[in-house]
Amino acid sequence: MSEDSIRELVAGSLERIRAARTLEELEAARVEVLGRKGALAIAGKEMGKLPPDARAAFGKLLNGAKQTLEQSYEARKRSLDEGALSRRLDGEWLDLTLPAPGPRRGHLHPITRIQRELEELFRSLGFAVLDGPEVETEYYNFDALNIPATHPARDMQDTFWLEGGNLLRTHTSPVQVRGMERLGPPLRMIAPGRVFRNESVDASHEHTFYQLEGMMIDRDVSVAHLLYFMKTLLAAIFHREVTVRLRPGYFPFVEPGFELDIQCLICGGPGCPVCKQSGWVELLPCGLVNPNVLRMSGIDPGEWNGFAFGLGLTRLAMMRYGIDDIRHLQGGDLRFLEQF
Ligand code: FA5
Repeated sequence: MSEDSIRELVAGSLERIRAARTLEELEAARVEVLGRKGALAIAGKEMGKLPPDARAAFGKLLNGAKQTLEQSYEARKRSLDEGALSRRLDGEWLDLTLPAPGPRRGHLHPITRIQRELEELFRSLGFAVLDGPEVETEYYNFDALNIPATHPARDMQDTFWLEGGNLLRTHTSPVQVRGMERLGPPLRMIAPGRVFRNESVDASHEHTFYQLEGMMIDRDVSVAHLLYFMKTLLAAIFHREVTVRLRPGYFPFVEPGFELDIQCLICGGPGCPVCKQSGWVELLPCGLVNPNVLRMSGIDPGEWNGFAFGLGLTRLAMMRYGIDDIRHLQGGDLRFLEQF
């Protein structure tokens, strides 16, 4: 192999190295030129065929060629590495002076919002806000409310019974009893909370829903007091005139008992699935406390009397926000909840 062919090889290889546009292309050029089976290695093998006195000069030439090509390779590699790094820095650049987006803010569930508004209203009227257990005894859920085991009124509320005779409370009324026992008369209390019934779910019935119980015990309490508080409550919730009607209603723990219905605010009266086509929605059963209930909680009905009501908070939320299916409220779909 002549000196000229070595120079040609170097010139061609330098061109090849400089032409590499990516690290992968450069690596391929390195293997072809400087690799174990590359052009320089092949030229090295030629050395053995030369006469001994020519070998030293040829070896020097080859070493020089190798050095030149290695330097050229290193230089090209540095330049490609720098290019890759600056492209990465450009792509991954972060402006650390930008304000952080911060956590996403949630908001209160519509039922919680109504509950809190009512708590505030009743507190301002001198009522205590009480809480009670969701797992109740038969005594507090039924017996102490004048509904003994054999009473047909037990069938009015389909009950989830638990092992051992306890139950999931079917209404917030057991908290009345706990309130009377704990605080005694005179008493003004409300008890918002979750209740459970073993019933089939439809547009206006849930198995798990919210009620707000209210009770006032004092001397000479009449239906006029009851009506005053119920009207104050509805005005605070709806901020507009709502048509109501009172029907006689039967609950063993009140006498007389009433059902306060409001005209359906979803359809405005002509009928829809929420009001079962009747134009009215049952919202607020209430009445004067049955003397038996007072007596069972240690209060003398000769001296004290009172009223009680059990507002359906979930239905109230539907009426206030125009929700036509109760299942939306606890369905957990954020697209629904984000509207409030
Ligand atoms: C009661 O639960 C009585 N404890 C209320 C009461 C308290 C009467 C104090 C007198 C004195 P009722 O079963 O009607 O009553 O339920 C009360 C309210 O809860 C209803 O008016 C209705 O608004 C709501 N409600 C009843 N069942 C359901 C249900 N399945 N889904 C959603 N709301 C319901």
